[in-house]
Amino acid sequence: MTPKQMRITALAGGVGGARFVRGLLHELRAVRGDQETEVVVVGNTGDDITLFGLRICPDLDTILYTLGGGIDERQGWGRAEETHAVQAELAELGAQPQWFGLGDRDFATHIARSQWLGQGQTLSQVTARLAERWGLPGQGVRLLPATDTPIETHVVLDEAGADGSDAGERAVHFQQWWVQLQAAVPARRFTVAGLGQAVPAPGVLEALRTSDVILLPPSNPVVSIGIILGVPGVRDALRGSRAPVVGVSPIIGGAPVRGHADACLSAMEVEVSARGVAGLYADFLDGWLVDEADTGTVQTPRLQTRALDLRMRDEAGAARIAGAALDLAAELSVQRSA
Ligand code: FO1
Repeated sequence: MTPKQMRITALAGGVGGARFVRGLLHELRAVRGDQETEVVVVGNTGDDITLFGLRICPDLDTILYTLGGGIDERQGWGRAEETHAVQAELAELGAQPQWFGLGDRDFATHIARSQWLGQGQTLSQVTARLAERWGLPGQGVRLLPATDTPIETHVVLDEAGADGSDAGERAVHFQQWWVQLQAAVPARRFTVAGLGQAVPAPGVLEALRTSDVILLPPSNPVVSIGIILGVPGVRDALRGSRAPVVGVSPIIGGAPVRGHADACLSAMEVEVSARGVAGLYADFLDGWLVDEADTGTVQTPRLQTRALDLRMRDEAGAARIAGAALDLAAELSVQRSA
């Protein structure tokens, strides 16, 4: 009787999520010699944007490029060895916008995805084809969009009148806030167009129901993990899962490791801390990794916390953190079966 194949599901956003999953695979395959366990990654699609007539899925692409070895390591997004001839010509043509950096190799991904979507393929089918190109099946990894329903996160900002009076509010696409505005303009709130009608992509609920471990990487809890949790059915599946759910705090000592999670949490009036983020996941979280700087700050009944260095300086660091998450999940499983 071959031992039942283990399955791990991770809900991932962009850079932090992708680096964590790369570390998880290193820990499983290289450190623990486990070539069997399947890793399912449920990717955030709220960042998706249509530019120049092309559908761009930043978080899915960041996971594909990072796991496939094509990522620009310094930026954490986009392709390595990129050129920007197309973007330069678009600028000559006066095509807008120019604030979102798109390289030539990256454009090929968006052209292929847009062609296949235009032929009626679902985002899941398109993502599976892109995953083939990046060798994910050979690593025992399945990348699923959170939903095939087009959704987009928009950010509601204060609209100051010319004389500084409160002229109401306006909404911009998440990418415009994140990239062009550098999240420097305070967000009043986030809205996700299409989320109410969104359906989990094929395999997402099944993965959550059948996994032995569910992991929440240190992705942005509001605009990455939060969006995945907002897809109808996903949060209930996490609440009802028999698998331990273990998360990694994206906040160390009151500040995000990268990105603008602090601006996102403040918009939600959530404390920018490991404790604040744990509170957002309180209805389904079983285990929580916090940085040593935050030891003892999370005193939530039923929630088991462990403190360690949460800086993912390199793949080995990410593997160490992923290993700690797996170890905590194993402890929780033993407690459950006891
Ligand atoms: N982030 C930036 O800060 N500036 C950019 O010009 C930019 C372009 C870009 C293009 C493709 C892509 O997949 C990601 C890109 N990102 C850029 C990152 C992106 O905004 C974030 O990865 C996520 O949307 C938030 O996690």
